[in-house]
Amino acid sequence: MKLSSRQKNPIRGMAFVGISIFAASCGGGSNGGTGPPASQADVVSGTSGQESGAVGGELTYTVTVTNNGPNAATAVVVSTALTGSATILEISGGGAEGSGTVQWPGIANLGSGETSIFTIRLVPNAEGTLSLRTSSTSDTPDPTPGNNDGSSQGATVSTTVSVRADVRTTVSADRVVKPGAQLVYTVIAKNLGPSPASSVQVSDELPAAVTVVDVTGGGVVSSGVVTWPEAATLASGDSLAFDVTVTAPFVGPFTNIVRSSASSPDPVASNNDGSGSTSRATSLVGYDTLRVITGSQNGEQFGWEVENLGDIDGDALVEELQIDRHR
Ligand SMILES: [Ca+2]
Ligand SMILES: [Ca+2]
Repeated sequence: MKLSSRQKNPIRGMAFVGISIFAASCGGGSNGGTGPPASQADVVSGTSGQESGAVGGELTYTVTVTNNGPNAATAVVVSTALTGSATILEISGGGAEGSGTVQWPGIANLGSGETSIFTIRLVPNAEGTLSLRTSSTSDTPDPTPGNNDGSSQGATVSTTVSVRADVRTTVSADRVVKPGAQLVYTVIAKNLGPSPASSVQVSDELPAAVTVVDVTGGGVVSSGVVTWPEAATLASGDSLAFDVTVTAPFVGPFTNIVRSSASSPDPVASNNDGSGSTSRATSLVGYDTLRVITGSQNGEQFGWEVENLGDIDGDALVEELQIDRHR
């Protein structure tokens, strides 16, 4: 059992109450047929949550305690035992975790028909099964101990935890390049999570027409493909970034395609198998031309934003033309 807590303000000073699941059944009121009828309260407790989850992916579990009566239940004590590897993010209602068990605040009086609900938010840390089992006791005799002693089907929720790491690999470059000029491809492989990605390898299928000038990150060029050294682990949210500098051809367009592979399961193949638009960068070869960037309509006027791709002034010149639509 490995369990850690990131609670900022753990409840302090709360006594850890040991649970005996036999207490309720032993207390189940035999009155000997004398005196007034004993109070009874059928407390029902259980856990619900997702049946599957991912390493690093947040899960929320709900603990429910209901008194089905007929009388009020006094001194209700509820606990939830966790099995598996997880980091607890939040425990509601003042519950506190210790030694793998969340002890919920005692309920002095749970009226007939009343329900108390608690939640646990956590992140699984490893593949396997994560189980949460809730049990409860009360000072009031319970005619049906089997539905709250932790033995019922509803007492336990089990989550199958697997690795899922969505790596997204993209390339970007200038849309237009002058003939024979240098062009930089920026390649980024980002793990969108939720799990860490393993053995991530990024490659770049260069356009046949370009000449490689420089590759960062130790990438090796072979047969027009740049392959970078494998990253053993890429944490959720982390990125690998590389640049490839090439000399553009004199005639375009030309397209660069990037891909990545990993040993961890990837639920979204299309954003890193080279098929998606963001995994491709197509550049045009241009010189001293105007290119429409955007067109828009504003009231009675149409507007076009155009870019001067030439080098007359050294830098690209952007102008916006407003033309009366009725002309
Ligand atoms: Ca019961
Ligand atoms: Ca992916």
